Amino acid sequence: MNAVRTVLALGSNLGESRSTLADAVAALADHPGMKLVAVSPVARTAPVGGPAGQPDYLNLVAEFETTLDAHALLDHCHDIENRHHRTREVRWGPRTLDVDIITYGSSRINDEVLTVPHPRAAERAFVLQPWAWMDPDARLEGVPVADLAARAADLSGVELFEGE
Ligand code: PH2
Ligand code: MG
Ligand code: MG
Repeated sequence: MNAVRTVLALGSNLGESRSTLADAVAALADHPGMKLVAVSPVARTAPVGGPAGQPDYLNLVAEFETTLDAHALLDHCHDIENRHHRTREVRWGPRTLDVDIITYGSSRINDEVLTVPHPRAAERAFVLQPWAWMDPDARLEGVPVADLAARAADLSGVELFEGE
């Protein structure tokens, strides 16, 4: 089967977020159908939506080449989330790990379990800014990701995470 380029977005705002993200990228790549192409720098980001007072997130994006079909890739993402004890309680609430499929080649998918490209990616600086840092020429549905990032309402809440 032909390999497809896919961009995944990872976020965490509970527990040891920095090491959770690093472990998750490694675990995503540790699959015969997955090859890591690039990882973005880590961003510290103000929470968008969800309950008031939740902690800041760490976010990154990673690009893979995959031979998994999109639904098998989604299962793989959920498997990695579950290994980090992700529980699904409050929508947009705090979480140890969230792994979202942003793009899967140039596919458009819209079914009960999966919408690709991710329906909110084009307006979320916590996805777009790390993506533009990783790949300044990246485009989402033909539009430069860096331009989308510059216009996103949450851009002021996104900064490079230098570690602490
Ligand atoms: N994820 C959400 C909702 N809000 N805000 C930030 N800063 N980072 C996230 O990853 C995030 C969010 C739903 O998945
Ligand atoms: Mg998400
Ligand atoms: Mg998710």
